[in-house]
Amino acid sequence: MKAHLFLTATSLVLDVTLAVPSLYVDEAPNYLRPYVIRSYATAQAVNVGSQTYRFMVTGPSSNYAFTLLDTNAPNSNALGVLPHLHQRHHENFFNSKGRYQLWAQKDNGAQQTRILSPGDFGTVSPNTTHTFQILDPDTQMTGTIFPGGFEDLFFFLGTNYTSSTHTPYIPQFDNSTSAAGPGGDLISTLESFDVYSQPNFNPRSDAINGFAPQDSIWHDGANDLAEDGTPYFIANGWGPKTLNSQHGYQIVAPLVSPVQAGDLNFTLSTISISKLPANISVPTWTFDGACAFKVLEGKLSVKIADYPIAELISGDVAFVPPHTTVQYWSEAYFTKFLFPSAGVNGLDQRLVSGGKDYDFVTFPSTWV
Ligand code: KMP
Ligand code: CU
Repeated sequence: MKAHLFLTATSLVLDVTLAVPSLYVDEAPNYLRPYVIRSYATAQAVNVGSQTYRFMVTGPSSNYAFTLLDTNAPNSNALGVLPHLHQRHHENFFNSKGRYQLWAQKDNGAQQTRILSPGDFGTVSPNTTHTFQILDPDTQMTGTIFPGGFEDLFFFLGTNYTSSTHTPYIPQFDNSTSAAGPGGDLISTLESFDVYSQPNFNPRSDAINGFAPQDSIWHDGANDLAEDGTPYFIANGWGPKTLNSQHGYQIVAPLVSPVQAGDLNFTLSTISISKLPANISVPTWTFDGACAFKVLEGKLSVKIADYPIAELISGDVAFVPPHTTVQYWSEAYFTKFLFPSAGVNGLDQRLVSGGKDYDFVTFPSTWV
């Protein structure tokens, strides 16, 4: 940040450069601090086959609270990665655009699969075998992985992505052969990265209308958050919701609650918010755990600590360290963001506590 001081009386011009870093960064910092990273920033991005992985929050940037990444890739007729599980990491798959299919199976439970459309979600807790396939040309998987640090795997496997155009992924004529990640020999050497190959897993190919088994509820009824540790999926708008009316309208849709996170102690939600009403002042929050705001729709204004107000648009991320003041509001009439949070008393939990069960994805048509 530069401050210019003009002393016209003496014709003296001082140019003082203060040692305050900008809130905006081109890559996730290697230490804990507040920051904003724009969508499609290209530093700390790698290609694995035809997939581009970008890391907006990393182990070092969050003090190992979580990793937040986007995977941009074209459709492929191969799996995006061979079946595997993680012993220590809980992986959460949100669809930001396009379509991809996710398969997941815990122990001897049923093997589940879903085709995810934008706004759909699937969660894979530790020791759950999983794999995915990218189905549409313009697809973006948004991953939140607890705890942080899993990105080291991708730095090991990938080649550094560079592009002066910041294109979401590098177009290639033949995506089908290069889509997959490591082959069977390589993936079985990745246990130091918490990747355990599961070569006996056969992804089921009997999905009809985007899901299997056929007794599942998918885009035709309410989805619950499983409480028995099995993988589950929440179609966009079909999960539980809470309306909080304390500071304008906010609809919290929990994707992972404290029960599902267990010992990993985190929550994940989407929050949809109205434009700030004229008579309401924006509360100042502080949380014990790190959290991030990733804009899905609309525009979010965020004020962190003493930094200037940041205006976030689609795909942008604001990272907030623990014990750091933050205010947020929307000047757009409808804004939605994804909210990963370390600990079990973050923003989403507090809004749920101060709200009431609600059956709709839109807020009421009059102020209460
Ligand atoms: C090899 C792997 C993994 C992988 C890609 C590989 C892996 C893994 C993921 C992943 C992708 C998107 C997410 C979260 C995780 O991709 O283990 O949002 O979990 O080439 O071993
Ligand atoms: Cu995985």
